[in-house]
Amino acid sequence: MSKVALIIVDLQEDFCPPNGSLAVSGGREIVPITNRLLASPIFDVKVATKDWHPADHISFAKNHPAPNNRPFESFAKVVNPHNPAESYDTRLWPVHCVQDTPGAALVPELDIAKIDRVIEKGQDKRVEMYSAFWDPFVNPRVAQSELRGYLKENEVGKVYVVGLAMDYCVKATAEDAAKEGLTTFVIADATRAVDPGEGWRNAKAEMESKGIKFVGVEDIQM
Ligand code: VGL
Ligand code: ZN
Repeated sequence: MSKVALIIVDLQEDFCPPNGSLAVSGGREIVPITNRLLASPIFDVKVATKDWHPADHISFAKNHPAPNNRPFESFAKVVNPHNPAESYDTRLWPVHCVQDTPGAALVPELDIAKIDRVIEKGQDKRVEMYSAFWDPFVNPRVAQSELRGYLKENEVGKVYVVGLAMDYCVKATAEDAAKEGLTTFVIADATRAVDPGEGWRNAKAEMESKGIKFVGVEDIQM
């Protein structure tokens, strides 16, 4: 299990200015660095993930009744459809990354030809799925992607995570990678947060407490 993977999280139009419905400030700025990483021989496997929601997804504020339907501000309770004892509150968002819409496309400046595999996530309308591995329920899980199987097949033991958004899908994906026993790095300058400043600092501290290491792109021998 010694191979190294680059995981590019949700570098999609809807998460990027100027037109994304859930644009992360500076999101498009990480594309040149990401393309440099994609060109590097140090990664044996290069994966991109896509947030890939049905139009009736639970994370869209507009799918909830007023007054708890304000994007960015409202939260909804998500109950495990297989186990009503398990639930969590989830932040609601503008409609974003609806399957087969232009907003769900990977940004066209990305060197897509160098990506070995694209993994879609967030298709189950009943649950939020920030992580590219699984939904947050554990008893039992409701949804999972093909990421874990793909990394195992390719004998990956170490992952570098980049992309959007640092405080949501990058964080959840890196945390699940670490939980799966993978040595996990986040390349700080190749990610941006929904809530920069405090959101970034809190997310970084939480990830570091789970054994995830932050590096700069200059730390990587390309
Ligand atoms: C994300 C909010 C909602 C992300 C996805 O990719 O970080 N954030 N869906
Ligand atoms: Zn989403």
